[in-house]
Amino acid sequence: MKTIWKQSLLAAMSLVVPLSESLAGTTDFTVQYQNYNAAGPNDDIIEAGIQLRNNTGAAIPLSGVVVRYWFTKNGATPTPACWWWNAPDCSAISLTSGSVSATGADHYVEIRFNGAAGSLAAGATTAPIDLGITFGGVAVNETDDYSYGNQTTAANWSRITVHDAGSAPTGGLRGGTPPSGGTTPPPSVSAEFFDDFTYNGPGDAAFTNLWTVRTYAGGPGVSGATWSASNVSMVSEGSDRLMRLQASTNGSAAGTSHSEVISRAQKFKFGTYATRIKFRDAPLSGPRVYGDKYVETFFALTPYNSASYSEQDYEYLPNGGWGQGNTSTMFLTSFDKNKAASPERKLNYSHDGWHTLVLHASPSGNIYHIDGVELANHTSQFSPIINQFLDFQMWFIELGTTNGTPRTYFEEVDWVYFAKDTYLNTNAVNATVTSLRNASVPRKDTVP
Ligand SMILES: [Ca+2]
Ligand SMILES: [Ca+2]
Ligand SMILES: [Ca+2]
Repeated sequence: MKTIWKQSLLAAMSLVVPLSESLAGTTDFTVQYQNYNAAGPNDDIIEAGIQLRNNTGAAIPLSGVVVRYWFTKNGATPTPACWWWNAPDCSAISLTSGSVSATGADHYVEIRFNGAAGSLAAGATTAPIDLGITFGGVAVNETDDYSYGNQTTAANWSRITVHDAGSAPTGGLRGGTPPSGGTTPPPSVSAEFFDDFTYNGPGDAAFTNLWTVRTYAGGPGVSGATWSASNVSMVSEGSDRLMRLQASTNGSAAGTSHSEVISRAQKFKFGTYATRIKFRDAPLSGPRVYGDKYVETFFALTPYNSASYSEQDYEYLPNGGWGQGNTSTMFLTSFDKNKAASPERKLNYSHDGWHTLVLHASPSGNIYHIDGVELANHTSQFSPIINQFLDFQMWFIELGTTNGTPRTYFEEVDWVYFAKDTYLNTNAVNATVTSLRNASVPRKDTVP
């Protein structure tokens, strides 16, 4: 494993330079590649050293492009994130994966860059990015992989490709040659729900037509707390409008307020549920009190008293709780009609920042993705039986009662999307949202 990428990759980059014109072209980038594991073409790891050269005459922000490595998984299960990138110094990139049907590839891993990666100057080349893909101890054949090569020094390699961020698997080409044979196009969506939360405020009629802000008392959470409409607001981030949910406390139940925004319609059953959401570890104001165990959440559910109850939860606990001490933890949980919970799936690390959540709720079960990575799969016992609501909440499980200083925690939602009876991967969801925005559609509801 090479670990030098971070400092040298960043050193190769200039500051972000705004583009004055579109530079998109199919030869904007050349990928250089060497096989760090050339001696092991039939073991349980792919390890590719990947460099990008900017062939254009202007700096290009790396956050606008992605790199795709194409391979056949030979029946094994690839770990789509290269685990050693999870080290704290690897914050400039993230990895996701997707399925395709192409010559030499039934899968790809996508390398994404965030704003911290900066721009690649005209004519410049990044240091090697060390892409690893592991197969859980199962030996696979790498020589049948489209992107495979056995060179041990960096050389130009067209079979690892560069694309516009958010593009379809072989779309938005910026460098290299994708595999042929046709990748599977995203399924066509017959009915969809979308809200970009572009409202002036939660009093907008267009908002209240689609959503209800809770004000009645009761569970879940701290008994005696209120559910306050004033905890819901609309804010700006750059040119984006976001819906913000807050929860506040002064350590006493009477001084505690929660928030909930639930869809007016109960009409969401099988299909793709997605949202882009910013979980926050730090408070909006006041001290971070670890005795405050609280939940930032996006979920779908039926009325709690329904005989055909179901619920699918993304529940993020920044200060821990539910047996996790003070460790930031994401719980991915489904509930069946008897309110029995799915096997526990918890991710014991911070989710502070923006994430794209994509849930596939189908007759065969519920599959949870975060940023394109499948992280939980619950069986058909937990499939929805009847139509459900969409829901966002902020609520306290328990309070740090010894601290009386007021504090407010929050989460923010960029958009929410649902595709009825169709199952879109994260790239397809992002592409759909991008096309809706490009068509100036702030919200849409064709779900019957
Ligand atoms: Ca290998
Ligand atoms: Ca293979
Ligand atoms: Ca938005």
